[in-house]
Amino acid sequence: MLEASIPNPYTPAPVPADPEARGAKDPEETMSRDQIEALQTERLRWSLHHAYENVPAYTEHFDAHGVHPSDFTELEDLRKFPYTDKEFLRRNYPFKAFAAKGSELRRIHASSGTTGQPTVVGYTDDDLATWATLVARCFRASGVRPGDIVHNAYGYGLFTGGLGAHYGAERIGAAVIPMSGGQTEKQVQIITDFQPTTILSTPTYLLTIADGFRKLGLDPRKSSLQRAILGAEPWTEEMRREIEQTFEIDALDIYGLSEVMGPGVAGESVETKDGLHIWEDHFRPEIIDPFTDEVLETGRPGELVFTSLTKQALPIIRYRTHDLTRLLPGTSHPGHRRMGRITGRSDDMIILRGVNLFPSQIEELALQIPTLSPHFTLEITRPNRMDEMAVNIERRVEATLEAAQEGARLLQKEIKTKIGSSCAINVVEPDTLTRSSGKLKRVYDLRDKA
Ligand code: DLL
Repeated sequence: MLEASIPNPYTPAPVPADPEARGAKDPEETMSRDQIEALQTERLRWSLHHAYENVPAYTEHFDAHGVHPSDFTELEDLRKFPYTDKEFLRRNYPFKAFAAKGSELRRIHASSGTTGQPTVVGYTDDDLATWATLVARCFRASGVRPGDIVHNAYGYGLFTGGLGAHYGAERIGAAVIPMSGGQTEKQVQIITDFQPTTILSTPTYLLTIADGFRKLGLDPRKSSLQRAILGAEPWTEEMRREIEQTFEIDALDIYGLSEVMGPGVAGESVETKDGLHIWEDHFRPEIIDPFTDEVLETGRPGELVFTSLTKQALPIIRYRTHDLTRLLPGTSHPGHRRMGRITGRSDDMIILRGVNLFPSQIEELALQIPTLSPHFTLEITRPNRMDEMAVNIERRVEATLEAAQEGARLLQKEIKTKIGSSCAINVVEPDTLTRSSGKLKRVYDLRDKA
């Protein structure tokens, strides 16, 4: 099964029978940097051979670049191998990038694919075991323990969020409420009745759940929740503060993408709250300059690229995520490097009259103004052959319209001085902008339609 010319050095650890034992750290979590790099070298050698020998698309791709897995002897050699991207997976739609065939394949997920074909990803039994282990590792770092009740508001279905988080919560010995996204009133009722300690959701949907509490006359600070583990869309430190104050909880970040696994590629520790540790015993990250493709040193900002070290069904080699961040040394897990918050995606960047900006920059500024809510959208138009941006933002329920308009003038000034863009700000009434129970769409680019 899934043979390569060199033996696979990795098998997932069995699940401990005693649920209490599932709260203990994995041995790889406490490894030193040297130990992690030795493990990466050994596992990378296998992963490159596995991809090349079991996926014809990789054979062709490596051959076309004149490189062979035997050219890899040390970590630096990874740079010799070509990048892959969403296009590579789309060309091989649906299963041609899979190494696993027939009964080896146990699960298939797909990304929503707002543009073009969806990307399809697959898992073997071992892949699913590893995925659950790594999600459990993120949850443990974020403070979840056996016996906790975890309310899972990530969407179940083809999206990796729901099922990925679900099995991670079970793996750590928690009890999962498989709520999925949507039905906000019911979410509030279930949280009130079942008393979960932990909620899993996108950051913006958690704000909608907070509004759901208030609509029912309930105070979100009085809920049983102690922590929220939030991801699937970019969010800022200001949003963390907003959510922590709204619920009086800890808000922690979790990162991942379907092509690389799903949620759980990296997670944040509650003791340090200083970015996400990437589980480098399973993924080798690189940061590259998105324009020149050059590999950058630790600390420099650029595009995140991942190579899988242990994945069987869908090996992923130097996959360009388009996510922009930087790598930092490990803290709570010194052998594993951290990634900073995702500041945006290279394909989400708005270029407004030559100025580059990301929605997260607007979020950061808007949340510093007490009369404005975190609910906003950006609308880009081109009325007279000139790009224009409007920020539509809800006033806070407790703020008067006049006070919110005063706040809007301040926001406009802040955007001009801190980002360098002129824009219009439209203050709208609370609860009028569209909410999403999954990934939020903030940017409406109407330029083609103008
Ligand atoms: O969003 C997996 C996931 C589910 C992660 C639940 C965390 C929690 P995809 O649908 O393939 O997978 O989307 C992946 O979402 O490339 C980022 O652009 C974005 N993303 C995911 N987590 C974060 C995060 C899931 N913590 C894409 N911060 C990624 C910022 C994130 N962006």
